[in-house]
Amino acid sequence: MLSAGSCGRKRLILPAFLAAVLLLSGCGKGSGGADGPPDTLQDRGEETTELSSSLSGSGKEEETGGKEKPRTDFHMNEEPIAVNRGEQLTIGFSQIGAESDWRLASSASMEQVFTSDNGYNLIFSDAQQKQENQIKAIREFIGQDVDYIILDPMTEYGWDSSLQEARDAGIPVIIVDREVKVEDEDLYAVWAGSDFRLEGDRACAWLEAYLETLPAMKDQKIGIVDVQGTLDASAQIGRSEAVREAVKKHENWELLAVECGDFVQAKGREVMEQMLRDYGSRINVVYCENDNMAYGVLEALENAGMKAGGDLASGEVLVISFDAARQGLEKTLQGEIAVDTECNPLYGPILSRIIMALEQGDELPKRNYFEEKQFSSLGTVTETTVNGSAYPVVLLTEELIQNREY
Ligand code: GYE
Repeated sequence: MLSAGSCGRKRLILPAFLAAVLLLSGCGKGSGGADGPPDTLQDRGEETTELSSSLSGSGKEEETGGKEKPRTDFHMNEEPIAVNRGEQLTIGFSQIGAESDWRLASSASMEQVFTSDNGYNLIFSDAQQKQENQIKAIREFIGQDVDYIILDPMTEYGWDSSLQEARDAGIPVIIVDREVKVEDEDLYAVWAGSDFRLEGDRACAWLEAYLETLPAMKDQKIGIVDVQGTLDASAQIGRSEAVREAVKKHENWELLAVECGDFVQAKGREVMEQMLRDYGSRINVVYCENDNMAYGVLEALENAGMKAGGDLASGEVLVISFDAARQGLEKTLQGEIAVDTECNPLYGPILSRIIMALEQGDELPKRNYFEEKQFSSLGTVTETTVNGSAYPVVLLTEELIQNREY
């Protein structure tokens, strides 16, 4: 069995790769060692700490929800693949399913990167939206004696025993996209994904700024409905929390209904149909927690003879979405989605870099966040502010959509 930090393998340090490893090591030191053979990773902690301190500008500490989180921001799209030139590594990847454009893009990214030409053997397991299948997959990976397990966990809870089994077998686990809440954080080596709360905060900050540009809506009641993603998934938790908190801060915002659409189009439509029956024209804003559900929401609005758009005073319904997948952006360009906050699914390259870093025994930050964009074609809001930080709003163009990777 090959495991993280094993020194028997040939070490490869390409300049670009090294840069990324250093970037990954640039902050969050001391946030917990990786779960490979502890001797290697922990013993080498000092070494990486020194490297980190010389690179302290590459990450930033940011206040989120009153808690300081170590964070590293990097651009996934700009990260080249780390090719493994050592003995082939077997990677067991437990994917949630195929519920959304986002999910399909993330699977494709994994398959493009973890090829035998790149030095990997990918065992891809599709859990078809069932956590029990993911747990089964982890056990199968252990049985197959894989070198690494990558888990995109459907929900945050329920992972302690299967991750403990992986740990007992000496197989490092990398968590990607959604998070796990486990008693012992050392049950996994690294997590890399999006700051879902920040995504939600940015969407709400955009709404606040946009409403300020509509004099006719000043002090008017703003009825909001939240079409949620899969319950207990990190993306749902963070995005739902953000809108709940934003509503508390605005006297005239009212959260009329919160319903789960499971991140899928058909359910998004169903939920919206019900909400329209219950609240009709009291709905001014649909806060929809991913693009696919937004496509369903738009269908429901159209069927009800309502128009999606930013002109609230004349009865249009403003639709907010997340992911910024190509079709979502097309609808944003048409103005049907008012603002689409990016969530980047192209994890393959950065995961390959994380694996190569673990192979070298580098200590990595426990939590790694991706930097993300926000798109709108209603050009009135060009920037939002969240917790004192400014974030640009990208004015969408056809060209941007054409060059979109997913
Ligand atoms: O937003 C949604 C997908 O976990 C970030 O899951 C991911 C979410 C994404 O199905 O489209």
